[in-house]
Amino acid sequence: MAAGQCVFLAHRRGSMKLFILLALFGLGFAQHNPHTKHGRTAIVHLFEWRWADIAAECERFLGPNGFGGVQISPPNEHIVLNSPWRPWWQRYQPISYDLCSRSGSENELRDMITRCNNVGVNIYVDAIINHMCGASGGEGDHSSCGSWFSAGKRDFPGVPYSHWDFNDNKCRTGSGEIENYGDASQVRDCRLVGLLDLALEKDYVRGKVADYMNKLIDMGVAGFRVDACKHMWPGDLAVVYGRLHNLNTSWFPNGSKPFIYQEVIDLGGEPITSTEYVHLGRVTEFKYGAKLGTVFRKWNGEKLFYTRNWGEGWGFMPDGNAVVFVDNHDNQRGHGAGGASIVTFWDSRLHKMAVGYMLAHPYGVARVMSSFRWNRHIVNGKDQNDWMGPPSHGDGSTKSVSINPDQTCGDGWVCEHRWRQIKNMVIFRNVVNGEPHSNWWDNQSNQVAFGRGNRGFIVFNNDDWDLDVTLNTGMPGGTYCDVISGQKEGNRCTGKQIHVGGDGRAHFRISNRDEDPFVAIHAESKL
Ligand code: QV4
Ligand code: CA
Repeated sequence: MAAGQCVFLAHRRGSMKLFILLALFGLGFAQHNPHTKHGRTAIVHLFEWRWADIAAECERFLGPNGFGGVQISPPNEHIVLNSPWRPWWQRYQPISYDLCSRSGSENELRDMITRCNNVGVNIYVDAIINHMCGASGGEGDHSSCGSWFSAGKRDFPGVPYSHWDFNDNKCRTGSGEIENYGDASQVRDCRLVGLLDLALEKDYVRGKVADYMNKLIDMGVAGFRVDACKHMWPGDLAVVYGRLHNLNTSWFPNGSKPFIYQEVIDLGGEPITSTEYVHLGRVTEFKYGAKLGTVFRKWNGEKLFYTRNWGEGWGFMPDGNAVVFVDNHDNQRGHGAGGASIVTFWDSRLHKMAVGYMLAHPYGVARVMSSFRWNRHIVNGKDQNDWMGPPSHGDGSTKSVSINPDQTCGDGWVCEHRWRQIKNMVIFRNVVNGEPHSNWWDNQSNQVAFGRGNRGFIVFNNDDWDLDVTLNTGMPGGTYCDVISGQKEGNRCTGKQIHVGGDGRAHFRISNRDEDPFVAIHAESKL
């Protein structure tokens, strides 16, 4: 029976059944597939990068090195703040859905999407659809396209939204803000840190949000990271997602649905859980990075060999629903969730090991963080400068990303995704894609190894003594280049070599004092 008919049928039998069917409609639009191309798998979050720089990076680095896609910062018009001066989080305060922002103009956005798609790198947009700017955003044209607005009057002519389009009357708390995360209604209907909360149950608002997302889909994006989903009712999201176009057939197969991954911070203990959203699209699994951080930091008695059943065995959501990451733009600076255990680029040796582990393991769609450096100033455990924006010129405009002769980035851009160990593990994940987790070994402490079928093998030494052991790799005999200490260049290894015998066994020696105390080999690093 065609969808339209079943909706008509339901209509005759009463609206409750209609609602149920509409919810099922949402099921029909479940969008868990990232649509990555040519066997690519990993996403990189190029946080705060300009569109022109992302386009160049797709062509010179991400395409050639097998990255599956880029998560870009919110492209919508946002507030422009002077106090603090141009914080990174002004982009999480929409003023309209016009496509001019700190990262560039609509034309630059369009050009970037085209150029990245043309080299097989997808674009995923950070979509801010729960709210507009903060209640204390004032009024005027301090916005990235110069649109006038009034936060006090809930007036955003650039969309347009008026006070009818906000949840002020639905929220039941005194302050109008979320006061208790134990109350699911206020988490959805009240203001998250004072951000004007949109009435997403209104058809008009749903229409404006869907129009915004559909314009981006028609420009060629492959999907969305949907911000603050915990703060929106799943039923409202189902309707919005149900209105989204299929992907642009210039780059995607006919009938492709936009990839949806929803930011829901669920570390347990709240009434709202990830499970309420997983039927609509994937969900960010924040337990992943928080736990992996405690394991590699060896906190709370955690040991690496406990990760033998890593993934659903640790209580994470089903594999097919998860987007995973070691850190993200919030928790690398103490925002959002994860706490002190989160391993960021500031802890670079541990960061490489944790990201290496994530990229080697089959669980979830993996996202690599690519950051900018800021003048961290921690007082009583809180970074006073957690607001600082990207490397900028005096006028507040974002600096272009400079590439050094050694392929690292300059001007305060960290470019973790360009670090050899991480870039090579992105390739490792592609090479082993689809292969099962296999050949686990551990020393009952912090030395572990595991393979991916007969296509890859990785060994970690996170103990305070040397690892010296012969292991079954499951791989064909031959000489392989370690892709952590170096890589295969032409017909030689620039780092360690691993000799795998005809029986698949190989000897590994990893000093705990090594710059990077882990070794990885795969089918394409074989001499
Ligand atoms: C302040 C007061 C409010 C007051 C308000 C008045 O705290 O009590 O009512 O002023 O306007 C910034 C400031 C914040 C300020 C707010 C509104 O930090 O102090 O409120 O603006 O003016 C990012 C930053 C926030 C920032 C926000 C908007 O992290 O600090 O707030 O952008 O600029 C929860 C959510 C989760 C969320 C996470 C941070 O469940 O969804 O908190 N994560 C996402 C994004 C995150 C972003 C938002 C949501 C909001 O990843 O980057 O917040 O879009 O866990
Ligand atoms: Ca809301």
